[in-house]
Parts: sequence; structure tokens; C-alpha cells
Amino acid sequence: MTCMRAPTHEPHKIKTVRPLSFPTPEERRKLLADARFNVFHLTPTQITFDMCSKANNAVSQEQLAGQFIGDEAYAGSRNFETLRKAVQNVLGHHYICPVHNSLGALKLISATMVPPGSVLPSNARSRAGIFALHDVAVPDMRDQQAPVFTGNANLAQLRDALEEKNVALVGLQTFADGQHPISLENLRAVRAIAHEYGRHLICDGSRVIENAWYIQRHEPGYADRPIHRIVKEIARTCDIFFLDGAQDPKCDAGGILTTDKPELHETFMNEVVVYEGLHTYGGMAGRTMEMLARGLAEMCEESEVQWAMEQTERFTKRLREGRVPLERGCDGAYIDARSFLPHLAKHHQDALSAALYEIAGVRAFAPNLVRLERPVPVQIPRLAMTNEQLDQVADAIISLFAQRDKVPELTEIESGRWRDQMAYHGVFADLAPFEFAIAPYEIHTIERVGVLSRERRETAMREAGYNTFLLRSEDVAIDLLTDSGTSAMSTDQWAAYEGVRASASTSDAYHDFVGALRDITGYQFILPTHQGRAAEHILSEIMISPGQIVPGNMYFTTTKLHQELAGGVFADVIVDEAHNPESEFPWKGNIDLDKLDALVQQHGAQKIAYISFEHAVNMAGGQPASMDNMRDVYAYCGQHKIPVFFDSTRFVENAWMIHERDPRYGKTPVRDILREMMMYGDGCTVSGKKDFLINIGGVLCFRENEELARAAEDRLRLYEGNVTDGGLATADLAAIAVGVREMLDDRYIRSRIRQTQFLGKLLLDAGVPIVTPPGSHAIFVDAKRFLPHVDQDDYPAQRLAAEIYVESGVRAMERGNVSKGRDPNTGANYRPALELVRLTIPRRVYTDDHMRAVAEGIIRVWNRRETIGGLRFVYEPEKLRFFQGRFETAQTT
Ligand code: P71
Repeated sequence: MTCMRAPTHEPHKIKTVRPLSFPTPEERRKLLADARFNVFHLTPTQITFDMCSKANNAVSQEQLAGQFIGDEAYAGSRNFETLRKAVQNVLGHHYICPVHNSLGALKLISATMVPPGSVLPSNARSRAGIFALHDVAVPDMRDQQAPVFTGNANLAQLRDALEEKNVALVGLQTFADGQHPISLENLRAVRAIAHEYGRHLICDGSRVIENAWYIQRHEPGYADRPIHRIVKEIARTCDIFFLDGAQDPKCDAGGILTTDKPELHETFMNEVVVYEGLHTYGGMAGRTMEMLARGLAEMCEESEVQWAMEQTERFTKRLREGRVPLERGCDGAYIDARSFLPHLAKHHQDALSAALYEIAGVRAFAPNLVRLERPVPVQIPRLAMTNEQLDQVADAIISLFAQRDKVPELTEIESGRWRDQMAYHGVFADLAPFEFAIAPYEIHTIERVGVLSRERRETAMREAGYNTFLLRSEDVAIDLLTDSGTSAMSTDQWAAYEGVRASASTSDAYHDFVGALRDITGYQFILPTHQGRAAEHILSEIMISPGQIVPGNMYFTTTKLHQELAGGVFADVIVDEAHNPESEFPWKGNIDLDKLDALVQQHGAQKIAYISFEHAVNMAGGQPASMDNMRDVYAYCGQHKIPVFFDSTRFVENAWMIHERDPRYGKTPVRDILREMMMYGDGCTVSGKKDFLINIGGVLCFRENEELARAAEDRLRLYEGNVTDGGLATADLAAIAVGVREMLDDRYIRSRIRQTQFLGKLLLDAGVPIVTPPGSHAIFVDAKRFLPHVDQDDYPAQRLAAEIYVESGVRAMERGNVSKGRDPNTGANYRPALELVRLTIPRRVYTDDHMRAVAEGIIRVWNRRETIGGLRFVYEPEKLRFFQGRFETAQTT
């Protein structure tokens, strides 16, 4: 079955992100001392990576949505019914007792089925505490010799215990203590023996998924069995099954105790009201039950399980290669602290945890009883981290391992039975800090993506008339159509969105929005619009008199259209290099002052409406303008009294390119570069759907010209909405106000552009012709060089975009002859110099592994390029034909 192949990238995209914190080495030392060298007491905002897989997993957007449909009834809630059905479907057990978490389940079991003085043989060491309290022994019956399934029970030992001791129940854990998986064969044998002696088998299945994957991978006969079937088999082999909602189901709390035996169920039901809550909520909020129900069903999703397990494999492999002493646990690397720090006499676990936090801000904590001396688990929060991040966490641990001799001993000042009770004095040795170079966020929620077979993609493409605009998003695996409105919002943006007090006149969010943008641009008048083109519409109307010329550095479709609708004539004044996809010129977005001057000389300055100056020029390949060019254009225009208006849609990206490519700005933060850029203009239009990290919105700004601002406001009232919302939802204004602050985070913008460049490099290294140097928001494949045998009037870029989809499920966009259209005078195609396919990278949505998959797919198309022909129109709309046009394949001559 193909589903069992190790996946090479996430089978989903990122829907929302949560911010990471980056305390400095100095801050970490202070925080560690304040926490008395016990990392348990640190909080997530003091930590960069919290390597724990409980309660901080990423969830699907559907699971998160469940949070909002809790009916929170005391009795018989709908959410409980949903949960019951999910349990029946997923685990195959008929009866369910809800509990607040797995400790709640254990408490019920201990109260009803395990009398004081009895014995509960188990394959796990954790969780013994609760039974010790009631004078119940939990002997270890793990088979120490078992080679692969190290969590298997020693059957002879089990039998002896049942013969000799007062055994109340037989208990097992799937992936015992996070380290020891059990086989289905052993599970069945344990059950048979327990039943022989009239005892029930109970199983803690909090890590059932990891165990099921292990069975699929390693137990003979299960290689083709899907995870959901193995899970059901495990659960149905047990008399009683329970699990923690914050583990495999990726809930934030909650738990369930399930059985097929009505008499057991009745026992629990009578007791659950004592400890947990009513038998139809068991100490869970309605929303928790709803999330748990969805999580139970989703945790068995095959491709997701394979991805999470593959991450664990990769992470432990990298650490092993760095010689770090560890065991591969179910959800990460379980480090043997004694072997890691052999020079210490005591407190190995806590010394390791403290040192790792000190050098890298990573928390790995060994919970539980101090005397158990368990390994320090470095767990991967399910679906929340990218491989790049995990690689760096592994490198941080390896770097600590390299300087382990310097890790000092901790001096105990307070102690207890549990690790959270420990407190220490410590000293800071001379450990070299580890610096992360990563995106400053973790994955909060995911969105599953369409995975079709190649045959089905062929059909989908044909049905879409070879136009990627006409594909359904659900048929697309990796969507690189556009970076417009496709960003993943952050949890902070959602908090602002949710917390907003909406208004049909002036809102607080409006003032936040204006304040934030004034601060960033230095401009006084900030007008919200529903999109960029709305701002362009208004600017064009108030600035252009019919017949006037609007010089611009290339054009964007909507910008040019609005200039023309207002009676203007667009004139391209971009540098020549921009039209040459092979030129390596670093500032292909620059305006050619000679071209501009020639226009002024020819027509006179009063004939020029304004300069339309785009940052990070989209159609040129995402190419930046230099600071010098902006300054020179502004100085020139000042002399001739020609206003300069920026299209600042991708101004942060342009600013980062200046930071990268102009040595004078190598140390200047993006925020300050932006401020200087904006000085060299009189105002700007922005499609906020790009750099602003939001899904909708735009803005029109004027630096200081109040007269223009008032004229624009008049149009705003007529076309858009209130002057204080521009037709946007108040909540979106609030999300923008947060997004424009996040976009200025240098770590974010660096990682964003590095990702685009990474894709560019993969393609360049394989010889695929792309526009160089790679831009900031997209990689543009040069279809003329890719398909030199296809005439431009057979639309090579359109065809190439279609082939890329069929080959890989990646959706790209044509930017060439089809987009440029026909000359209205001659009716012939314009045949522009650039015949490109744009691979546009949405912000915060994809990982490097996605980029690798994109490159591999395109390289496969490249390798069969000779077999690819052209297209011809079967339906050609008059305006903006690229949106709706339909094609069929044409034999190339
Ligand atoms: C992009 C888009 C979205 C788009 C628009 C039209 C055809 C195809 C795709 C929109 C931009 C842009 C620049 C530089 C203004 C707009 C319009 N870009 N200026 O690249 O890139 O903004 O969509 O918010 O109205 O896919 P709007």
C-alpha cells in the first residue's frame, strides 16, 4: 500500500502559527537561576522550544473548530454523544466513561478494582505512584530480553504472579514509559493468561498510535494493515482501555475510559461522579469533549501518523550520529543522562535539563518520581515543528554533548519525591550558547491538503481547461498560485480578531491600525481599503487626468488597469535588466532615470500624473529596488514637482533585500530600512494580503498632503465603506494591526526569504532555467528556455504550469503571453519578453520539505521537457483572459 511509504513532506499545510520566544543567553541565565535550576518552573514565553509532546501538539483546523461548538450542558450534552460515537468508531468499545485526564481514569480504576494490598503487574514504571498510595504493588513484568518489542510482558513471570500473588488486574501500557512498544501477539497472550485466571486486562493507550505504527513497521503480518485497524485491534484486545486526551488525540486536556463489558461500565459510572463529574462529562468542558472526539478520529489518519513517526526517526538518527546516548522513544529521543554526564555524581537529569536550557533555550524535562531515574525525554510536540527546527534542536543537544565535560554539578537545596519539587544552587560554566536560525513560530493548526493520484490530476487539469486558476483548491497538494491572502495568521492575530469590539463607525481596532501603520511608514494619513486594487482605484481617480502619463517600474495587472480606467497611459521605465531573465543584476526593480527623464523631456513634467513605483517588483520576478534608486528618483521628481507613489505591497521583502545586498544596511533592522524607503515617496498603495500577514485588506496612505487625503476619503465613502474601516470587518483591522508588527520581525522575514531562495537554489542546481537572481516572494521558471520548442503563441508558460500540476500536485501561475493579452489595435498577442511560470510562496504556510517536493516535481518535468507541447485557446475572454480562459493541447510545429 502506498500510504505506508515514508512521506517526504508534511501531508498538510500550516493554517495558524504560534510565536516562539528567543530569550538571550543572559536572560536565560537569570531565568534559570530564578527557577532554582529546575526547568519545570520555566514558562513557555521563557523558552524557545518546549520539547514535550503533551498538550502542546498542533491540531487540525477542524479539531480547533470543535472548541467553539461545545454546548457546555451539565447533563447529556451533544458533545458527549459525539465523543461516544467517536469512541465506538475508533476503538470499537461500546461503553465510555469520560474523565478529566488519564490520572482520572487511573483513580477510578484504583478506587473500584484494585483493593489495598493487592498486586497489579505492569510493563511500565511510570504511574506507579497512585497505586503506591493505596498500598498496591506494581511489579515490573517487562520482558528484559525482548529484542524489538521491548514493552512485551514476560509471560512466565506473569503466570507466576497470577499463581502466587493477590493480583487484582493485569495492566499494560502501549509504548510503556514512552520507550517500550508492545506487540499485538504479546498483548493477546497476556489477555489469554489473565482470563485464564479470571482477571481483567487493562491498558493505558495514551500512546496507542505510536505503538500501532511500531506494529505496522515491525510485527510480521501487519505491514499492510492501516493504523486505524491496528488501533482498534489493540483496544478490543483489552477489557478496559483508557487514554489521555492531551496525548495522541492532541486535545488540551480530557480523557476516556472505555470497555465492552456492561458490568465494568456500571462500576465506573457509579464512581465517576465522586471524583470526576457527571457520567456524561467526567470533568471535561463540553468543548474538550468535542475536541477529543475529533482528535480520536483524526489521530488514526494514516499519512499524518507516517509523517510524525518519520520525524521521530529523523530526529533520533541525527542525535545518534552526533553520538548522543539515547533510546528512540515513541515521540522523540530519550537521553540517558548518566552516560551523557558521567563525570557528575548526582542529579544527572536535572543538570542536563538546566544545561540544555542555558545554552539553547530548549526545555527537556524528566517528570515523575526522582528515584525512578528515568531518561530525559526530548519529545517532539505532535505536528508542531518542522524538520528544520528539529534538526537545529538536535544540533543544540549535540553541541552540548561536545562540551559536556564543562557541565557543572547542581547542589540540592530542596528536595522531594517528585522532580518538580527539586531546587538547586548552581553555577554557570563556560558553555558556548547555541544560536537558532529559524522561523520564529511553531505550528499551531494544520490544514489537510488534497492528494490525488497522477491519473486524477490529469483529469482535473483537463477539466480545468489547462488553467490552474480553474483548479479546485481541494485537488491541489501544494498551492503556489499566489502569496496573496494565503498567509497563516498567528495566534496573536487570532486573539486580536476574536477579542475585537466590532463597530459600524469608529472602532478601537481602527485606531490601532492607523497607529501601527503611521509608525511603520511615517505617513500621516492612513486609509483602510478592502484590498490593494481598491486603493489603486481611488489613487488613480484622484491623481490622473485623462491623457496623463503614469511611468512605472513594469506594471501589475490591477495597477495598470486602474490607471487606464482613469484615462492614464502607462509607460514602463524599469531598467532593461528586468526584462532579461538571465541578468544577475541585483536591483532589477530599479527605475531607469534616463528613461524617466526622456519621458519628462518629451512630454513635460505636468503631463506626468505621478510615478508608480513598486517595491519588490512582482512581474519582474520579485525583484527589489535599491535605496539609492528610490532616493535618486525622489530627488529627481522633487525638482520636477512630480509626485511619487509606491506600491508597497511587498515593501518588507524589498527592505530585506536591501539589508542583504547593500552592505551599508547589513546591520540595519528592517523596520529602519522601511522608514527610510518610505521617506522617498509621497504616499503608497498596499495590497495587505501579502506582507501584512493577513488574509484580506489593503491601505492607501499619504505622507502629508491633506487635500489629497480628503479627496481620497470622499471616494472611500462612496466605493468602499466608512473612512474608518474601508469596508473591512473590524476584526480584520485588528488582525492587520498585529500582522504589521509581526512582519517587522527580522527572524521572520529572513526565514521567509531564505525559503524562497532555497527553492531557487534547488532548481538552479538541477539546471532548471529560472529568473535570476531569485526574488523574495516567488521563483519564476523561464518557460522560454524550459520549452524552447514551443512557440510563444502556443503559450509555453501556460502549458508548463499545467504539466507541473499533473506531475506533482503543485499549483503555479502563468505570467507571460496569456497574462499580457492582445494588442487591441492589431489583435495579436503581445508576446512579452518574460514568459514565466510563477511559484509563489505563501507566508508561514510551507516548510523546506514542501519546497524540496516542489523542486523534485519540477525537475521530473524538466527531464521530460522534450515531450511537452503547447496549448490553444478554446475559450478566450476579452479582459484579464488568464483568469477564466480555457485551453486544449496543441501539436507544436
Ligand atoms: C498576486 C496578486 C493577486 C492577483 C491579482 C490579480 C491577478 C492575479 C493575482 C496583487 C497585487 C500585487 C501588487 C504588486 C497590487 C495587487 C492587487 N497580486 N499590487 O501577485 O501583487 O492587490 O489583490 O489586494 O487587490 O498574486 P489586491
